[in-house]
Parts: sequence; C-alpha cells; structure tokens
Amino acid sequence: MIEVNFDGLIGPTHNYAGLAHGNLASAVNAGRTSAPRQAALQGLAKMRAMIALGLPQGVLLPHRRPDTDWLRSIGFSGSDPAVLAAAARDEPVLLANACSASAMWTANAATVSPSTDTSDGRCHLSVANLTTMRHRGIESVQTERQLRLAFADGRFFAVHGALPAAFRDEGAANFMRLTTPEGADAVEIFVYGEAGAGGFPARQDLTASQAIARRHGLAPSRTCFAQQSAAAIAVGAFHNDVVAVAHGHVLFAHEQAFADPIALHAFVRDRLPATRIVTVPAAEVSLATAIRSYLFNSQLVTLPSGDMALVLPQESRNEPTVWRWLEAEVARGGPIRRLIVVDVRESMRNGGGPACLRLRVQMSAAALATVDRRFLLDDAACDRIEAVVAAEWPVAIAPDDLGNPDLWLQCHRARAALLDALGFGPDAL
Ligand code: SUG
Repeated sequence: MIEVNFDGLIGPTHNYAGLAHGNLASAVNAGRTSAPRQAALQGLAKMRAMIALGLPQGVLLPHRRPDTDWLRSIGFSGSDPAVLAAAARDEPVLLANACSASAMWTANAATVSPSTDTSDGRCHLSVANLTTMRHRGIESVQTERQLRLAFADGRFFAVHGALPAAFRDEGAANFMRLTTPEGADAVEIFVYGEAGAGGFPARQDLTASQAIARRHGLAPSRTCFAQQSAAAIAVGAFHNDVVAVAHGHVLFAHEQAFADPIALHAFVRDRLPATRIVTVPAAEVSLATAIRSYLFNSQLVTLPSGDMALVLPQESRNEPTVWRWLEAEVARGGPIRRLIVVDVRESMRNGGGPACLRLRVQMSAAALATVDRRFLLDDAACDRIEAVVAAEWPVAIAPDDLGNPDLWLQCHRARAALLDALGFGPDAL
C-alpha cells in the first residue's frame, strides 16, 4: 500500500476571523491581519519538502470563497456582488463564514478506510459534515465534488457524502489507523468526544464514528471507539490530532489524550502485538504545552529508507521542553528516527499544524494509477501552483477587508486562475 498525503492548498481568503470556538489559536489571533500569499507558499513549501523526501504528494484545491452559493442558500439574493454587498452590510459575521479558507485543513475533509480494511475491498472515503462550526459546515459540498473527481474509479474507491447534520463528524482528525510493521493487518480507531468539557464543544460524536465504520464495512473486531479525555478538550484539543498521531505500527500520543488509555492500548496490543506506543508523560510536556506547540499535530511518515520521521511545526522546535523530549526520544533509539521542521505559521495561527493540512489516503499501486493526475503533485505542478499564488493571492487581509468588493473579485479570480493552471474547467469543482 502506498500512502499519499493530500494537502489542502491554502486559499486566497485566508484570514483571522476567530470563528472556531474551543480552538485557542483561532481565538487568540482573531482580528490579526493575515498573509494569504505567504500562507499558501508556506503550505506549498511543506508539500515540496515531502516530495523531496521521496514521498508521494497530492493536493486538494481551495474552495470557492466567498461562497455566494452558501449565502444564497440562507436567503441572500441577486448577483454575486449584490449577495456579498448585502451580507457585508447586514450580516458581517455570516460574510466572514462565507469567506473562510478553512478547507485548507484537509484532515477534516473526510475519513478514509483503505481497501484492506473494508468488506468490499474498496477504499472508502466519507466526506465530513463538520456541523459543529458554521464556517466549516459549508465545506462538505465542494469537498465531495473534489473527492468524486479525484477518486472516480468505482472499482477501487467508494466516496460517501456527508452524514446527516445531527451526527457531528470532523473526519480523519479524529481517526487513527495502526498496522503491523509490514502493513498487512490493521486496526482502525475512531476518537470521539463528550460535550461540555471546559464549556467547549466536542466536535466528533460516537454515533457519527459508528455510522462511518458501518458504511465503510469495517470488521467490528478490528475497530475501536475511544473517547477523548475531557481534560484534553478543556485545554483546547478540539480534535484528537492535536494530542495524538498514528502511522504504521507507531502510536504517538500524550499521556492525557484519551479517557481510557489502558483499554485503548490493550485493544491495540491484543490485535497488533508489534505496535510501538510512544507516550509523552504530562510531567515532561504538559497538555497545554503540547497544544501550544502542536507537537502531536505532526506528520509521522515512513521514508523510502524505511525509517520513520516526524514532520513538525516550527513552534515545536521553539518550545524548549518539547524539543528536549524529542531529542531524547530520538537518542533513546525509539521508532522515530528523524525530526523535520516545517514553517506553517499562518495556518498555525488558526490552529492548523502540519497534520491538519493533509488527508492521508493509502492505496494500492493499481488504485493510485486511477487517481485523477491533476490532484497529484510533482515539482513542475508545484511550480505552476506557486506562479499563480505569487501573482494572484492577496498579500494581506485585515478584518475590515472582508467587506471590500475588490477583495471578493480578486479571490474569485485567483482561484479561477489556479483551476485553469491545473487543467480544470472553470466549473469543474
Ligand atoms: O476547525 N480553525 C480550524 C483548524 C482545524 C485544524 N484541523 C485539525 N486539527 N485537523 C478549526 O478549528 C479557524 C478559522 C477562523 O477562526 O477564522 C478554524 O476554523
């Protein structure tokens, strides 16, 4: 099986509107001036870094923002400029929702079960409904369009639309998969939250996770539903992937990530005895520090050499206790052999680290050969994207700019230029 990371390219409307309750970075940075061009270039540099490591890399494209279709669905009418002008005048918060570039965090785009885990032997992808946050709930329509295009061959892939809104689902950010070292057997772990922790919403509920496991045809004996700890949600772990990450036979997690870590470890060890569980003790890195530094929102990847590397945000490098722990862990000879630091600061200020920016899809070579090439990157495709970003993406967006008609036009044009450069028709997505 080949694992491909599909990163969300950061869209031209990237801004700090403070829309995500319970996500501390979003709250702290609300009202700041954003740098969309720099943000997209940072994300692209991460994709290039992965390619340079010899890893296959894909991309998902920014959604059309401001989303005038969404504004029409809630009662604004007329041409695009009329819809946007009325929203700016009467409902600036709804306009901010319609402008959010949050589709960049593709770990929330869908949950993916590879073909080896499913009853029909196809790779199943369930689009996340993201209904807890209004600005994120907008995403599922365009996400589904892209996934249906990218993974169109029904012999290998099954794409499911979003669950009904009453089931709160935030996709792969609350999902982990572990395998034997050779990758033959796997378990899938769904992590859900209970409402009310610290007054913050739990954004993934158990019924949603169960529904996805059912749709994907997962074997109950190899599927686990683990509850996120209330302490983690209360200090800002709005998704499991800010306190834990799994890849291959390695589970890397904070000691306080789960409500019942002993039961989770037993489930995993029972089925996959070779699993390496790397736990960071609270006494060495507190939950608050882990969340501030986004230590666990890193990409755990297997390099072509067979060694595992952790792709971390610069913020982890800057946090002395975190970096000390990581260096000691590598020196101990654990499964993580290399630390690779990337700068995704613009995304981080909205609570999105390296792992938030990517959706993993594991597939066979035959399945990969059917994926729409326009969603797969090489250096030449990165160059094409970079040229459009450098020419078209806004340099800065201050909060008041969201009401500026010139910005709306610039952002719609920028995305259209990108679609054109990548060979998509104007209405393909
Ligand atoms: O849903 N931030 C996102 C960050 C998502 C991170 N993803 C993962 N952990 N996988 C969120 O909270 C902030 C946007 C704003 O405030 O304007 C935002 O939506």
